[in-house]
Amino acid sequence: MPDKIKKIEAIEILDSRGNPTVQVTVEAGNGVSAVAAVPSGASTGRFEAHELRDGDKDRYGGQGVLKAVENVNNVLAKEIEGLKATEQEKIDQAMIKLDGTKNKSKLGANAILGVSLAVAKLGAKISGLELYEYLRNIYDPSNKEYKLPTPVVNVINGGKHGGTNIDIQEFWVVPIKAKEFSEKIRQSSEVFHKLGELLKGLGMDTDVGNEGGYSPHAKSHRQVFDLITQAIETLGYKPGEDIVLGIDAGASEFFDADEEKYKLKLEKAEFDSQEMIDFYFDLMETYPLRFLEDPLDQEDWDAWKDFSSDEQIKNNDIKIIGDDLFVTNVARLKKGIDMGVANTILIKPNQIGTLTETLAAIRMAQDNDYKVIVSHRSGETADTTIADLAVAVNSDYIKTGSTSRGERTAKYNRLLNIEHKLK
Ligand code: 2PG
Ligand code: MG
Repeated sequence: MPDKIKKIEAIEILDSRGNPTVQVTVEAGNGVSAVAAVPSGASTGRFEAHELRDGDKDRYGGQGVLKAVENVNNVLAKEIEGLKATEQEKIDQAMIKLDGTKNKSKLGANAILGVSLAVAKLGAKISGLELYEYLRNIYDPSNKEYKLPTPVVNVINGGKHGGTNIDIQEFWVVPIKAKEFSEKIRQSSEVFHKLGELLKGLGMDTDVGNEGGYSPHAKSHRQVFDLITQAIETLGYKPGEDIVLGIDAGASEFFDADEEKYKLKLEKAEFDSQEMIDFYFDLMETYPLRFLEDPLDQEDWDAWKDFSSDEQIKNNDIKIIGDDLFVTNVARLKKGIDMGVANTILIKPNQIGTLTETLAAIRMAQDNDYKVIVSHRSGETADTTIADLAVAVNSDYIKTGSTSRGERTAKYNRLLNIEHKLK
């Protein structure tokens, strides 16, 4: 049968930080094949599926993924070869069962996701469909409308994503007014370049961080917001109307669990949960800050609830986004929905490890009126699957870094091509 999987093969390749990652090639009986590569996080949530690394200090400082590669070639391949490439759910379930652990720690979520995504790409090719069309058929075949996501564009990289003193991990511009995706990208790129000019004028560093945004040392978090707002205004756009701001605080990274304090080194501040929330409200008074990802620690559920249910958040359509909090996991998302925590979910396929489970998290979010942001990782490859995924599920937003660095622009460029095709 031409659509049966004949061969699955993984190798170790490099991600955008120069760390090893898994690439999987899946081949069908008729010789058609598809390739997928797995991304990798730096500010990894504690409840994510397990990324299997060798730990052999003599290779890549312990970061090698040869065990995950072997698990694909020797364990997963045996189970999956012979199945139809279009049986995505059956294949994903078989891998989940074969692994048998709660967090995919036996075979590695990186091994399993590589196969899952490569199988989907092969299924699309065999079916003669674009990947986004094929994924739409899996997700919601009755919906014939395609909508492109709005990009949340990370122009300043802080936290673990750059050599900087900025504690907040990401500062985004979100072009909310422009209609077309290509216009949104143009505006974001213009802001990115204008911001570079402003930084340069102040003698600040304009080298980029892991996700393609600038990563300078700053005087304060407010200085960063001031500069981004100034860049938007200088271009003639209205902050708050044309373009709004967002952050991924990545708060689990600066939360001291022993002392139960949020510690911002840049401000030399130590906050309890309520003070941390007040810090955000203060910023929202000055700046058009409308998107807040992981503003609080991944286990600070009650504070999340207080923040999410505040009238100011509700009345101003502020997006409170769970990333490390939800980890693309339906059990954690369900808890959030039941508690009234957050109103938006970040979706990262490698946090959970299969396409089927990723789609389940998106479905639960959409069924419960949570907004969806499909997201990259800080360690990426040129793989553009998340662009197709975002279009397939009519995701509200996509987060895939700045408008610089090839592995980031690859996703934007794929979306520009999809937009062109859909016209
Ligand atoms: C995040 C991501 C992606 P990382 O925190 O949202 O921007 O970072 O991949 O390092 O977890
Ligand atoms: Mg995050």
